[in-house]
Amino acid sequence: MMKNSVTPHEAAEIIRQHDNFLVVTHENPDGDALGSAFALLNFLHDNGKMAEALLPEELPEKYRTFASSDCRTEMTLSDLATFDCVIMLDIPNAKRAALSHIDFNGIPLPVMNIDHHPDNVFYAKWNLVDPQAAATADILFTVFRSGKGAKISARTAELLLLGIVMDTGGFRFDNTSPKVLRHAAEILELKADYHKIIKQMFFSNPLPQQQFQAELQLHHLRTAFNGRFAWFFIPPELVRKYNVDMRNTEGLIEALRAIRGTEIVAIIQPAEQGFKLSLRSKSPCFSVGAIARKLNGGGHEMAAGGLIKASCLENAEKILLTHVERELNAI
Ligand SMILES: [Mn+2]
Repeated sequence: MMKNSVTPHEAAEIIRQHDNFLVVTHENPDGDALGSAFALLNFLHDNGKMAEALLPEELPEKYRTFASSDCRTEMTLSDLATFDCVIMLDIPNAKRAALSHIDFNGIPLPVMNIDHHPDNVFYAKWNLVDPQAAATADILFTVFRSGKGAKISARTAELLLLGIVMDTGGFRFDNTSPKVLRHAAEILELKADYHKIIKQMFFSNPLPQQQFQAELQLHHLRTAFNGRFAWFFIPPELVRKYNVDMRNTEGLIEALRAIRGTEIVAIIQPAEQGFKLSLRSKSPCFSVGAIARKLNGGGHEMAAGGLIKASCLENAEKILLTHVERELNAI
């Protein structure tokens, strides 16, 4: 047991003992971050609590139908005083919390950290961290179930399922376990609409986005190490040509993972201080988490992200190739 760990049962008890919650998730929120945050808001409201979420960024379009209205885009330190508990979701360290100008390490409110990242640093008063869990939403389901007499509505269930579906890639990734499948079945029995989620998440790409992906695959896909590594560089002019909102391209990297023989895949795009990097591994033998930790980032062993500090793409790719080669040769 790490420092200040709590069990799901204790987390449910902490929720019962507080009345007004602020829900926070990470920057560039993905399906698990948003599904978890909206599910928690809904659960708290259904069970007689007050709660608001802090979501400073505009949501990716495909998530808007799931959004809750109790969200703020801004918060000052004095606004924080109106709450009596902060719950941080899917955030491995407080620096990654959305709205980073607030130092969540120093605020005078009790913080609960609920997460499944293996590099979570247990930054809160109460830490419920389970790296075996497929999604933060999956941990939340365990918490909700262990609350005595707590109500889990169909809408809460659906939002939990959204988080689970997105972090398991629709139950395709290696984190798909008997446990998460059982939980998903229980969530369906609570009347979550699985087919609505699948349709909205996987079968609703705008046509220009699909054409953008096609052109990207045709002209900007590169491979190395006998095809064991494949990556895209995303040219800003291509993004402009198809008027693509990069927030909506969460699944883009799957096109690389789908290629036979790839072990590690990546997406590189220009960022403020260099090149933003997304990484996926297709086998537990290769840790992209280890690569990301060396490149100003982190995450899971098989899904991670970082930032390559380089002045030009050529240098960024060189740095990346060195790290990928080392990881591919590690076994
Ligand atoms: Mn997650």
